[in-house]
Amino acid sequence: MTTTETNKLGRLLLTGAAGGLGHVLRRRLKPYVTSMRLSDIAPLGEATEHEEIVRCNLADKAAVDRLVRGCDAIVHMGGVSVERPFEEILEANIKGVFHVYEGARRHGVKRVVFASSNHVVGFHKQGEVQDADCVRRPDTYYGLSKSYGEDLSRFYFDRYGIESACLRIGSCFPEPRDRRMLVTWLSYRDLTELVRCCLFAPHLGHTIVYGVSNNRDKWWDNSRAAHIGFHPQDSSEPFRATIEALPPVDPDEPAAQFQGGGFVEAGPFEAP
Ligand code: NAI
Ligand code: 15L
Repeated sequence: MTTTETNKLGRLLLTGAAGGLGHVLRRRLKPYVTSMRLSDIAPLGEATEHEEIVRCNLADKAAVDRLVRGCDAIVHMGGVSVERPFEEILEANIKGVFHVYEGARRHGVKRVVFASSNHVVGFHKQGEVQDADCVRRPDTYYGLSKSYGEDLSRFYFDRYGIESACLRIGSCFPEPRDRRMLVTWLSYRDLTELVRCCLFAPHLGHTIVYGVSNNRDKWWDNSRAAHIGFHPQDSSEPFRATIEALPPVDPDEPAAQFQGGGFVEAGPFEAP
């Protein structure tokens, strides 16, 4: 990984830069990088100082290869972020993550932060605690695509030495929206710190880390990622009273039983 004397990263590629989290990271990662190459399939507005904008479809291998060339590290946020028909997930997420890692291999990028998701483990029961080594139980085609990304990144580490962090992000929004998110919420401040830790950890290797704030109740244990030094500062507690005033959820609903919440009931998209 290239760093300057001021201990900033060189040129960071941020995919999914037009999305919810991309928008946040575009602004908040700026102090840590010399420049940022921002990419998305959607419009990204005007480039400001030390920014470069490249519209790119992650499903287009040649375009992603050009996108990665000249970058020092990658934060890969781009892709379909909810459950969709398999063909859409295949193009944006499965082919997309392969193209990003192939670009990294071809152009010598040695570190990638990959936005995985809690939906890799969505069919574990709420209330149970899982660490990075737990059995994966994806709850959707979407979760499966993230599980594939985790395996792919492991392969690129073992085979080519490209270090990766796979962020099993919980629910990253300005505020938690429901009871489940009191457990799964990740604040924007903690997201930024998590990504920063992954970019600057002296030894990242291949790390799986849950992206979750310091909430009262916990389904995820990050002890296996202690080496990256991520210590979340925020908690969902200030939102508890408002959320608990909402109508209760039927405890027999799958969405109330499994960690993936409503995702475990998404689809199918085709009639039998
Ligand atoms: P988002 O849907 O707001 O942003 C994703 C971006 O990827 C969008 O701007 C979209 O245009 C872009 N994109 C989609 N298909 C593309 C393609 N074929 N080529 C290029 N760009 C494409 O999602 P959000 O919330 O910002 O999430 C960012 C990442 O973090 C996603 O990978 C998502 O799966 C993951 N994540 C987010 C969580 C959250 O709570 N926000 C939780 C768990 C994971
Ligand atoms: C995700 O992976 C999604 O991208 C996001 O939209 C949320 O729904 C989040 O998980 C969640 O589980 O709350």
